[in-house]
Amino acid sequence: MPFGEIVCGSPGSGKSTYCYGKYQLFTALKRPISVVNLDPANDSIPYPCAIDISSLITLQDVMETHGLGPNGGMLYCMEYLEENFDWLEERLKELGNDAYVLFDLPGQVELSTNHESIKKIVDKLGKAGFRLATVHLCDAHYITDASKYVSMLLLSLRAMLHLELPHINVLSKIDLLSQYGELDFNLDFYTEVQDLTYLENALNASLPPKYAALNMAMISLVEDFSLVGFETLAVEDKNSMMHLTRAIDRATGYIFVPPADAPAPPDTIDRSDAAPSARPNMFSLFSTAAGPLKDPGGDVREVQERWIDYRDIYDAHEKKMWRKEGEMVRDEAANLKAGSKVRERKP
Ligand SMILES: Nc1nc2c(ncn2[C@@H]2O[C@H](COP(=O)(O)OP(=O)(O)OP(=O)(O)O)[C@@H](O)[C@H]2O)c(=O)[nH]1
Ligand SMILES: [Mg+2]
Repeated sequence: MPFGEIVCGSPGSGKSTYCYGKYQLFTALKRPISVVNLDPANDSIPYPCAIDISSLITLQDVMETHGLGPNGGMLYCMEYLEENFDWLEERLKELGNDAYVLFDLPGQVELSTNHESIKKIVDKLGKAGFRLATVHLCDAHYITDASKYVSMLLLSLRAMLHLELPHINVLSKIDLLSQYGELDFNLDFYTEVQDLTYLENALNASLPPKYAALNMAMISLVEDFSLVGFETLAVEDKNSMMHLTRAIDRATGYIFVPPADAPAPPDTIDRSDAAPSARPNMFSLFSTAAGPLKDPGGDVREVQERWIDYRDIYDAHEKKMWRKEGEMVRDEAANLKAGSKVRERKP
């Protein structure tokens, strides 16, 4: 049964970068992965693309042929893809039954909140046997402003209700958050979305009274649904990517059994001496739904410490560790070379 992710979010929230990061991580873990570009305006795709909508239709062609602007043209492209779903289905079938597919969507938010085409495509993918989750990326810098945070909550809720899939909201680019000054609350306040009435003071301070009241009404709407919460993501950080991967695996029910020669997932106990037949089970336990007991990058307080409170100290420590690792690899290579020269000299 093929699995996959519908990667959506506002323009520039990091969708394509996330797809590329996940491609690199999964390739290293020997997990299957294919990335499908569904953005007809994406002319510099960072990842190796298994299927590219540009071979069906491009935004440029639509704009020229139909005299549409970029936004109307984008909606046309999505409707065209919906009409020609068999084009996509045929190519997806070629990826096989065990495929894990990321669908990189365009950034127009109405595609995942109001417009029907993506919703219908998602439904058709479900009927074709895909087990999907939506991964909705939201730029973390919106949490630095109370009213922007409220609109982000509404957008996330809207996407959840519209696409009707298991849904993971993600605060992306969390590594940049420390640049935007102090947060009004700890990070867990924004990710757990528990008691939003605390935002009242911040909203009153920054908005005219009637808009503050409107924002409070929207907050109570979000709270009534009690659906929205966020994971965090720094795409270049392995722990952050692994934690998000586990959350998505839990949402889709994906269980990965790695090949016997796959490297152990980070932070698992090294059991390379175990019998080969024992390894896949052991690995799959640690790389999927259950995950390791201690999930590095999983606790939002650790994310706050790593990326907001002590980012410089952590960065300096990581740099030191990388340098050490580089020196070890270099020394090992030099020792190997020296050893082979000695062997060559022996009669
Ligand atoms: N620091 C940091 N930068 C990121 C991260 N993710 C993405 N970026 C940067 O954000 C910018 C936009 O990323 P894209 O991946 O193109 O965003 P997108 O959502 O695909 O954009 P559209 O397709 O135009 O909607 C790029 O400059 C990325 O390098 C992250 O986790 N950390
Ligand atoms: Mg993109």
